[in-house]
Amino acid sequence: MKRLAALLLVLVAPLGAQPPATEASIPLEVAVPVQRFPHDPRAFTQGLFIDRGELFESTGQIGRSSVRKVDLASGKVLKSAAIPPPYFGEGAAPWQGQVISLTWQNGTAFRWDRTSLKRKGSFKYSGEGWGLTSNGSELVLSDGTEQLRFLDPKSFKVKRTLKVTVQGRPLKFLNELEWVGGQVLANVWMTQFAVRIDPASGKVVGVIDLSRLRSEAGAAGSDQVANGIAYDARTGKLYMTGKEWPALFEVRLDPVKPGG
Ligand SMILES: [Ca+2]
Repeated sequence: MKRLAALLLVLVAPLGAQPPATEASIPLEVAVPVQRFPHDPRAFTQGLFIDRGELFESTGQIGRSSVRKVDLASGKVLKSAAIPPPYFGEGAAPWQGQVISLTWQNGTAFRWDRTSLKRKGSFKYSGEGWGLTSNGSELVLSDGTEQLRFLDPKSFKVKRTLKVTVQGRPLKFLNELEWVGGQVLANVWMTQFAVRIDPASGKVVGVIDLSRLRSEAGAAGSDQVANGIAYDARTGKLYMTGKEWPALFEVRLDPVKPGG
C-alpha cells in the first residue's frame, strides 16, 4: 500500500498537490515486455494505434512531425506524410478509412487517407491538442489538462467533456490515449505511468507502472518519456513505446499486490 501511495504521489506531484489519501483502492499494474520490436529513435511519438491490423504512428517536433504507417515487426516506416512547419504534430486516431491527427498549439486537426496518407481536410478546435483515440463512435481528445473531450468525428464538435480525477484530485497532463475494453488508457506526461480512466465518471480506476519499459528501451533523456499505447482489438495485444525510444514493446500488464 505504501508503494501505491508513493506512485500516486508521483502522479499528482507535478500539480503541487498534497499527497493523496493513503487508503488507496486503485489497483496497480506493471507493464512487462513480452516482445521487443525496433522503433525509429527519431520518432517523437505522439500517437500510436493499430487499425485493421496495421500500425500507425504520429510524431511531433516542428519540422519532424509526421503521420506514418509502420511495419510492426521491423519498425520500418512503410509510408509517411510530413506535417509541415509551423505545425507540431500530436496524437492521432483512426476514423472510417481515415487517420485524424492533432497539432499541439496550432488549433488544427488534419484528416488523412489511411492508405495513401494524402491530406484530405482539416478541422479547427480550441485549446491545445495532445492525445487522440476513438471508441468507434466518438473521438476522445486530451489537451494537457485534466479534461478529456468527446468529439463528433465528422464535425469535430465537442459532445461532452470529462474531468479526470485520482481520488478526487484532478489529474493533469493526460497525453497519449487508447480506448481499451471500455476504458481510456492514458500516458501521463513526464511520468512513468499510465492510468485507466472510467469514461463515465472520469475516475482513475487503475495505475500502470511503465518504468521497466523505459529502462529496457534504454531511453534516458528527460524528454524521452513513455508515450504511445496501441491496442489490437483483433488479437487482444497491447503495444507501448515512448518518445525517441529505439524500441516498441508488446506488453503484458501484471497486477501488483498491495504492499508488493
Ligand atoms: Ca493510442
